[in-house]
Amino acid sequence: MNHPFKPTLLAVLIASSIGLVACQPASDKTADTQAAGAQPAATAAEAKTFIDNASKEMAALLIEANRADWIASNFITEDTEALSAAVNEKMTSTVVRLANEAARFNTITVDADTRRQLDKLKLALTLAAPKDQAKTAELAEIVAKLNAMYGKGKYCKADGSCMALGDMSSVMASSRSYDEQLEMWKGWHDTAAPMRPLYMRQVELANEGARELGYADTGALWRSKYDMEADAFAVELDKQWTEVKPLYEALHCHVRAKLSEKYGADKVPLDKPIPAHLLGNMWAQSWENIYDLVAPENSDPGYDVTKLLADKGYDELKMVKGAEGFFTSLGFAPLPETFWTRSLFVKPRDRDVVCHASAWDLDAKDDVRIKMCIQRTGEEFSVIHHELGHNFYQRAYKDQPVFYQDSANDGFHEAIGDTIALSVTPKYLKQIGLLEQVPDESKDIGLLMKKALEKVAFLPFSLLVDQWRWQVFSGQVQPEQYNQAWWQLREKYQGVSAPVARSEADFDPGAKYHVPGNTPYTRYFLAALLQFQFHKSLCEIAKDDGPIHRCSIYNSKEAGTALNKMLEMGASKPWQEAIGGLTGTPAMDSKAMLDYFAPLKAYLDEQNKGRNCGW
Ligand code: X8Z
Ligand code: ZN
Repeated sequence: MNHPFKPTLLAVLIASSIGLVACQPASDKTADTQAAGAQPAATAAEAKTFIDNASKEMAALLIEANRADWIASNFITEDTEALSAAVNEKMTSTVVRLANEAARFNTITVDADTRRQLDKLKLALTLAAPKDQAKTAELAEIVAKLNAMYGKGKYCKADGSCMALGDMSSVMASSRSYDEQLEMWKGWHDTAAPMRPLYMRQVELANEGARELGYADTGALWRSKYDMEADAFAVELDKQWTEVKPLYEALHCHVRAKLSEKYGADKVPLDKPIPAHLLGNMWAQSWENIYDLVAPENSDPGYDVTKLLADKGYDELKMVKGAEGFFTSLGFAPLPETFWTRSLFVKPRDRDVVCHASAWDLDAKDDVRIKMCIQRTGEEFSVIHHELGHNFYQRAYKDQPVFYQDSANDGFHEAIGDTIALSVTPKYLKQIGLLEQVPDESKDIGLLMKKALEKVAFLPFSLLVDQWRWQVFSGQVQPEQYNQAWWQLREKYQGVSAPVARSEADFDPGAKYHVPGNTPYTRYFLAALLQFQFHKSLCEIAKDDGPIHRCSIYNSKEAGTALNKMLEMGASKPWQEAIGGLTGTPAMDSKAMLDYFAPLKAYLDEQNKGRNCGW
């Protein structure tokens, strides 16, 4: 669950709700002054004591909540759902109380560190709950229920046989039948329809909570977490998107042309959005599974990690050990024994679990785990690196005060494992004995194409999920427009369209884990850009001076030390300072990603000559 403080992992993605945040609305200023007159003014020393006590209370509660959520996600039953709701209700009330108490220190002068911890406390929640206890309980129940509903989702055919998401995703990845992919797409998306009334109510309750705490709505609360003005953050996102959009459009144009060749221009018209079920992924969020359809002639690197893993007998455990080996090669200590005994790597046959990959930190000491129904594919090998990035981050900042036990911003948490995975190059695969021969540079366009299908294709999706939620939270999109607004954004940003008519009886956003799971998604857009910045700097530190897409920092203790320095800061300093320490630039910058893909962009532009791009 995404509890207030460990977003990270918590981020891990579950849902936390409840809110904390005691931002003082300007209109309350008078009340404050009056209160200050009525009782002795708060002192800086009291603020410090308050933070100390709040830290202790939160640390204990987080362990309790993590345990309940771990069990609820590993054994989905009515009982585990109720227990998770109960502890989250308790967490929420506590945080709301602490946030309100913290408001006492809003106008006094305290040292910078105490102020930052007070701010972190106020901003920690993902969903704020109203003070009204019944509403807090109702919200906690909805949160737990949505999480369980997603985990239990199945598509059942007329003959009574049912498929879970993992199996359906495998079909989406490998099938080249228009109709079969469509059946999977529709089967899964239809599972989300029953979430709609719950989601609607959750929006109302969370917004009420956010408003009580001084935010315009839950979206405003989410945008306030980036060490800058909320509005400035939204502008910054737009700016970054504008910079990378031409690269996405070039990829879209080329991929659409190839899909049109494959499925016919009646199915894939050359001037319209691409039907969303043909990109090899349930949400069309990353497209590497259709690499075979767009592989550049003569420059296919000629290997496929899924096949290499199978050839060398990698099972789920060996895949995780392999990923751990990268981190230890950088100088990080191996994962603890309990990681191996307590994690979930394989989908259990006999019960429902939340299969969506997540990384957990149960006790802010050493009890880190992942929970993931691993499939033996190259794609999942990357996801394992992604998850371990969370775990190594958690371990690096475990000695920080509880309010700093988090990444510099949530994009950093998502970027670390991906940064490492960028170093899973042919050279590295050869070093660990998976690949016999490193393809020469004539295969670079193929390598870059594969990466772009994964990383560039993802950019608009990673933006639009929260564009939709922000509009929903602000009321700009009303419940009777939920699905229509979703598809407008899918078309606008991604240039993909619903493959069959959808209506407001559907709830397609709910078919994406992070919506019922209440995990903000902008973090992944940030991570998509940050990982190229981190990779570039780490490659320089590792003195790998070949082309950036062939660089691997494997075995570089210097790179490991530099990375660890950023990780161990946790959230103790503004993220600008954290990235500045590693890269020398205190800002996000799309240039690293654009430079990485520059050779591919030239190739795409060449291919797209004479084509009608756009939708
Ligand atoms: O949810 C995840 C991770 C867990 S934080 C598996 N990711 C996003 C997704 O699957 O939609 C990683 C990339 C994007
Ligand atoms: Zn993640």
